[in-house]
Amino acid sequence: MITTRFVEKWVDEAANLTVPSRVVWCDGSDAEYERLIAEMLRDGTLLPLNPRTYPNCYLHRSHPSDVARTEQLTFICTRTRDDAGPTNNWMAPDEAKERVGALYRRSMHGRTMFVIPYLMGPAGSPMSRVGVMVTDSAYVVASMHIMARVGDVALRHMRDPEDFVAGLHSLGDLSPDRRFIMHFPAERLIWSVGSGYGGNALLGKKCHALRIASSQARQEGWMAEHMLILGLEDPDGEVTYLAAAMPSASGKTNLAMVVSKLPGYRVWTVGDDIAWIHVDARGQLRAINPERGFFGVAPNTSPKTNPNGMATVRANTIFTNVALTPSGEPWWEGMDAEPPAGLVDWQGKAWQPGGAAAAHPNSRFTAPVRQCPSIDPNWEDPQGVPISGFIFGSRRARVVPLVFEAFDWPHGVFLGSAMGTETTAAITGKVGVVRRDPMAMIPFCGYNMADYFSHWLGIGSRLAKPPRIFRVNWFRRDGESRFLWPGYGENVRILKWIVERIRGKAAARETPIGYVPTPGSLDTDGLDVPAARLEAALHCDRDEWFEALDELRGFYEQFGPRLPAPIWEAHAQTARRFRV
Ligand code: GTP
Ligand code: SPV
Ligand code: MN
Repeated sequence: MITTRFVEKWVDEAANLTVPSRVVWCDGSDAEYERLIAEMLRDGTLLPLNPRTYPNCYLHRSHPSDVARTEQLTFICTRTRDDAGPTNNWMAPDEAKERVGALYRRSMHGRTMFVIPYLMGPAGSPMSRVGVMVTDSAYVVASMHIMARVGDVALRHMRDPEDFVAGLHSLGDLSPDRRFIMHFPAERLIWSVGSGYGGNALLGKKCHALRIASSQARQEGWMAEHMLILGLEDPDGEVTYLAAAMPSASGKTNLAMVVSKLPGYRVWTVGDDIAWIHVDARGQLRAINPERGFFGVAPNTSPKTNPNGMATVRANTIFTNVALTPSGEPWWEGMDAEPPAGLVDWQGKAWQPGGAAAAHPNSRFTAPVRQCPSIDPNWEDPQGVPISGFIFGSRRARVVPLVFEAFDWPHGVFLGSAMGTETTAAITGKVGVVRRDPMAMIPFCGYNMADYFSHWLGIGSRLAKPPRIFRVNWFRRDGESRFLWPGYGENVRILKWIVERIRGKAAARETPIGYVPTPGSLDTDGLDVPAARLEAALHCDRDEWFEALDELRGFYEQFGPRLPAPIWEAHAQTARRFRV
């Protein structure tokens, strides 16, 4: 095992605080994974699934009060409150260390502390970054094996002995009253205690690859975004790469691996949740997926909606909080299979037909990216893939059209900053309330969001040809509350329009909010949507937009003079365009 003095010092400090009975350094090997699984099967942390139909797959049931990210318990600990900004919870670093430090004191007593050196990004990529996390959860270690590159590969990647993000994770007593997810961007440090679930506990994901990385990216001139990365191949075999930001549980995994309904078109998957994007020497944006696994939403994943997703999770997958059939298979709502008699719900209780959901709405699968049938041959290219377009998509029952294009880069940054969305089960709290979620980063930006907008604007000026920026909304509804657009495989029609706009081929109508497809420019061949419905999906309503712009003003005002002027200008211009 390779190590450095600084890594050892950090691990010693963590052990002195948490006092585990033993310390195990993880090497990321298959043998280690198998040992962890065997141990968790013995102590009941995992249940085996049917080895014939789901080989090497397991079910984990988390504590019922620990089933989603808890944003109210997530803090950015910058020196001043202003550096974290009005949209983040803030605690002074010293106060955080004192309050939360107390919860770690002897928290691993009688338990094993695992040390996980992990690499985010492909081996050999200058864009990849190293983390070293310690944890007392074997489930977290096994999940990190799937989600990141664990072992020497990480330590070998350090550019200097101190070049790593440190993460201290302990389950504590799993009480939400003693749960904290703390980020110290200046120290490149993460403290998470009291949760064993998802983004709260798999520290490489949201805590490192988004919150700490976004702050690092701003300083170093790159971008860490809550985005999927895909390549759309056209009938000539040409692949155009796009990155799309969408809030939690709002369609990234589905779009990243979508099976095209349009003959001749094909989508290749690079990543489904996070993109690290750099400006190359020629002024071109290039993106890598820092992860090597999917932590995907299970409900509504079906052979119809996401066949590639279904294929991906048929082996070597850990399911969390899904239901269990008597034949030992995972089950969830929207799987397109009748609930079998004898179904057991996510809490291990006999499920009653017509009762509460059998699978938790935020139940998930943890599966290796390499198992996805649509995996892009370049997904681990150390140089990343060239990005030609950005998409911002959110969940809006009203107001926001199916698709439209920004006038230019600053206007696109405005559109991203103006994004609002209905909340989902991925976050503890009320579902379906509209909240502001600029660039789908509201829970993940590790610094003041006004500075984040400035950073986006600044990146644009460094690009030879800035990617075109698009806004999409698969979730607009009609008067009967039905989705106007069928979504899923049909979304490729929208991707096709986007790529044709990038190549200067598709027609569009100029409106006050941007370029909207003309009725003829979307490929509707074989699409089962009446023209009036499509028109309703694309409609831009003046009154609704005035209302939205009003609300947006209130959101922007909280940033005071820190909000960059081009954002205000784009806001004012939109209102002006509606008036003429
Ligand atoms: P995170 O992993 O939380 O970041 O979520 P995500 O953005 O990857 O969302 P995901 O693709 O897992 O989708 C979440 C939910 O949205 C699932 O219930 C999907 O079935 C649903 N969904 C995805 N795409 C569409 C679509 O095109 N139309 C509709 N109506 N629902 C969709
Ligand atoms: C999200 O909430 O955006 C996720 C799931 O991708 S979690 O890893 O739990 O944050
Ligand atoms: Mn996500």
